Amino acid sequence: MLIRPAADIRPSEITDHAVYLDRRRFLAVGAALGTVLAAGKGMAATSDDAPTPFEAVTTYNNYYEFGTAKEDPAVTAPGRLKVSPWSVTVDGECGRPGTIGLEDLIKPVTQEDRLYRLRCVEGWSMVIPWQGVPLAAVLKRFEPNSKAKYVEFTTLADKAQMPGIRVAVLDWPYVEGLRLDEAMHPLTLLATGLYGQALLPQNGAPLRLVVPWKYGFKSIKSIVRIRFSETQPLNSWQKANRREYGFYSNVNPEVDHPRWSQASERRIGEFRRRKTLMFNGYADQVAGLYAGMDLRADY
Ligand SMILES: Nc1nc2c(c(=O)[nH]1)N[C@H]1C(S)=C(S)[C@@H](COP(=O)(O)O)O[C@H]1N2
Ligand SMILES: [Mo]
Repeated sequence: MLIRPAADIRPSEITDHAVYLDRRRFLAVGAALGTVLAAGKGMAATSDDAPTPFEAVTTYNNYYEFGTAKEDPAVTAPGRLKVSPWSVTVDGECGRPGTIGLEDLIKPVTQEDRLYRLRCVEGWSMVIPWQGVPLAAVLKRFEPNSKAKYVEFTTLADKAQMPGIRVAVLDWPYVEGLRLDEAMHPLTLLATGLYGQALLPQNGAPLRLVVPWKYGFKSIKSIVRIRFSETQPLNSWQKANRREYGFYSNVNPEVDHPRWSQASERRIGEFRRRKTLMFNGYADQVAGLYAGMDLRADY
């Protein structure tokens, strides 16, 4: 991945983009949401997890299908990515495979608010107020069978909509995977919105994964397929560089990336570096998933 220090992000850069929205309004919404969410149950938020401003969340993005520079997706994706109608194919090791419209996939499950830290493997982080549904509730309806040990997710790959896929940075489509128990974990979210409005294309509209204890690249965007499998999926970044990227990709300050340290991070909007927390600060909830595993070998 291209490394660009988070300090690079300047207000001028943020506000220059086409998706510029009234700054004060969103800062106000952000502050209000942050208070409500942090006070909510089970949010695992700490007092200094102030939500990253809306315009930073929606203009500083990694979505390589729309270009590799942080500012590309906010410029390129809106107006190009057709988010409606949208359907998702669920197949593989399950009793009820099929292709289902987004509405029908999401509607039966109660929407939830989750304020999560997002830690990119490049060494920057954000705090994002998501809306979505627990992935577990969605997956259960397709009745995964006893062979279903993993879940594989695939992003749309359409040259007509995604200029970035003409460049072979990755082997498209973008693919990610989770172990079934990780997919079923209550923190794992299928997000449809952030800051109380529908996801913008650059954030992975209309449906993206959010796995807050793993590096950001596991949180795959614009999902069109979910497949239950018996064998461990080969995710795109692992396929691109097995030495640098593993399957698990849990946030771990003790295991450095071959090209840079993972011990600290810069929160977008701040200048100091913060210490990176084990499992991105969600160890109490998720460490049990990896009991007995060597997290240096399974990075
Ligand atoms: N399909 C797809 N999903 C993706 C990516 C991508 O390039 N393509 N980038 C990942 C990376 S590296 C990160 S850090 C997060 C960024 O999410 P955000 O732009 O909404 O903050 O999306 C992840 N999901
Ligand atoms: Mo990332």
